[in-house]
Amino acid sequence: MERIYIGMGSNLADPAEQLRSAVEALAQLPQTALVGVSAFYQSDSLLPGQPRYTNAVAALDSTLAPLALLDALQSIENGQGRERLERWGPRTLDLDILLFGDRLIDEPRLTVPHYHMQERAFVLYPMAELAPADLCLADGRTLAELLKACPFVGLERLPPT
Ligand code: A4P
Ligand code: MG
Repeated sequence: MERIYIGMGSNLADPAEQLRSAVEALAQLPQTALVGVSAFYQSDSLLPGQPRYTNAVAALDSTLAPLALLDALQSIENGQGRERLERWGPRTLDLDILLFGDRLIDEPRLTVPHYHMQERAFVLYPMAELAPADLCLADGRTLAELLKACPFVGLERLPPT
């Protein structure tokens, strides 16, 4: 059993509803328990000219293998109408494996920890609602240290609905 953190993002077709559906789908995964879900946060897209994103983080306990989990996440994305027209394009649902236990994975289809998560406020702040502050990321820095280096700027925490 390993603790896994999933980053969720949407900027099309009612993003908050997309995230709620994604949470329901995560709760149905085989060999997996949904441990927690952060609040939802809105922020501008990293790429200009795209609608604002809604992001959240979910924590899972699972005995799935990493690539089996990735397959399952991609079928959830596809089930919610994700169309891969261009990399970094707007999307109904993006599910990223942020951390998978303490594993370092560097395979063609899967890099864990997820690249750039260390500096993305829309990943770190929701994750901090679920993860211990002394959680160590791959580069040896703790979540608390990463948060200190990543100002809460441009992020809007949505009230629970
Ligand atoms: N892949 C490799 N590692 C992983 C992993 N740890 N988790 C591969 C999931 N997938 C992983 O992903 C492309 C390929 O990455 C997959 O086929 C998988 O094998 P994708 O989801 O099809 O493409 P993408 O989402 O366009 O690319 P990527 O790199 O995930 O984009 P990002 O970095 O997620 O950027 N602004 C705000 N405010 N909030 C956002 O969520 N997101 C993006 C997209 C841009 N700006 C944003 C946000
Ligand atoms: Mg992605």
